[in-house]
Amino acid sequence: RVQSLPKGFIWGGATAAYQVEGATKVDGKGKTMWDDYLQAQGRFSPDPASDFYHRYPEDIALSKKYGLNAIRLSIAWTRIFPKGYGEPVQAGVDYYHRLFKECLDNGITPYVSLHHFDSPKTLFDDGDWLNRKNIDYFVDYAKFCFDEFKEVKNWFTINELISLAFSQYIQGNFPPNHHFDVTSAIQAQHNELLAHARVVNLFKDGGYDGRIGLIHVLQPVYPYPVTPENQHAADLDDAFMNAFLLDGTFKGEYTPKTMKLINEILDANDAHLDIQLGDMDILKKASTRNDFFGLNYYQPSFFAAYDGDSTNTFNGTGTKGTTSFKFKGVGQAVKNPDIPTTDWDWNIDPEGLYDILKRVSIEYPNIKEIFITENGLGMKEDLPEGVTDDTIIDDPKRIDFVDQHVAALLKARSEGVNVNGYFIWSLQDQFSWANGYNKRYGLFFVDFTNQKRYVKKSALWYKELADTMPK
Ligand code: BGP
Repeated sequence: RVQSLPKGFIWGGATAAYQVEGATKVDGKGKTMWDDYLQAQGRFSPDPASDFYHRYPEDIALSKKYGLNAIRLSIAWTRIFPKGYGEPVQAGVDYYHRLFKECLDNGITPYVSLHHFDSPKTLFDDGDWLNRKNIDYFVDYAKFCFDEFKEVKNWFTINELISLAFSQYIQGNFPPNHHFDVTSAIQAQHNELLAHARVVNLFKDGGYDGRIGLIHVLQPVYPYPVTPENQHAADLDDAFMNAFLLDGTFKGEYTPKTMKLINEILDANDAHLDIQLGDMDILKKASTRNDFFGLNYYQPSFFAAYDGDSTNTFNGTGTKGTTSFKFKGVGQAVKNPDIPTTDWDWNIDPEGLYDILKRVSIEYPNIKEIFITENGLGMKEDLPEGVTDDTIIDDPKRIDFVDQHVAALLKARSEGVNVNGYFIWSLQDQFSWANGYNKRYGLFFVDFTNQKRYVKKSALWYKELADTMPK
């Protein structure tokens, strides 16, 4: 390893409330869109997850010990407002105060998202982001949090707007499990942007002390092989997955180039987008007010032209080669034989991170500062025979993955991209929405049978790199 971290670099680990906390039925917490769905599906339970609700001091102590200076957390909307609105639950409020205090007392800065895939069940049943009333409730909840949690100085509104829209309405692996419901997917994107923008405007108009932004997962789309037709398919997919949201966030308008591509997709699918009077003014106003941009990066996709109907299969088990994706009027995902993949068919390509960092910094000058808010490798991992408390789990593939991606980040930075932080997904092993417990990402191994934590070699490596940072 030749790299070292710059002074003041944010070097963190990421979590999300529903994926780590467990304790889904305690202290008055309301149901999210996942509880009944997961129970009916019967594959895996969100309890106890990593039991972070009770064990957060242990995980924060580990974070400190292994050189982290920041942590991504999310507030579970339903711990505070069980139905998404109404009277706040004091036990939920108290929990987050305790959690933030524990972070701050240990020199770990909390970066807090208001929404990470866990819409309240009551609002979900009423249309979730497709219902504009949901936006009002989200704004109220955000205001409550800004007024209450003054100790938090770094906020993200929504995590991965596209993953909700895409997984709920296109890919069908998040409730309500629609497939290729293009109208809902594009409308959800627009409405989520609106929710984000309203909260940013509220934060800035209210003069709150701190910084605010949002998180997009970006998936650069490359034609494969390179032909004009495949390039067009890649452009269409890029507009749907990346450009529409980036434009809406950082330009406050959907550019003619993006809209031409989006309209081509909508036409091919008899779909439509409803933009109401005043919406674009709200987006415009917020577009220069984001203090930072959280960029999640896992993989690029490779696209080819495709003529037929939409169809897809989702690899939710880690059985290599079981993913397929063909989107009418867009294109089909193809395998690039030069790019290695994980058991979940995710492409491993650090170049993609470099490319996307360069692109956003050039195309979106309103972006002031970037953090990589998620990046990491999901793998099946087991405890070795004869494990003891001091056993260190060997995960060379993860070290290699993170090393290469941090190198790509530092290269982009050396060329002027203002990227000042990296949060590994994930801090500790967690519950994965559509994959359960066998897809592990953590720096710390969690034995889900007894909640014991074990250090992985990647954590030692993380600490080594942290120590290169000038004091
Ligand atoms: C991101 C989410 C995370 C996390 C991660 C890994 O999309 O923000 O919540 O789950 O991806 O995804 P998965 O768990 O599907 O492997």
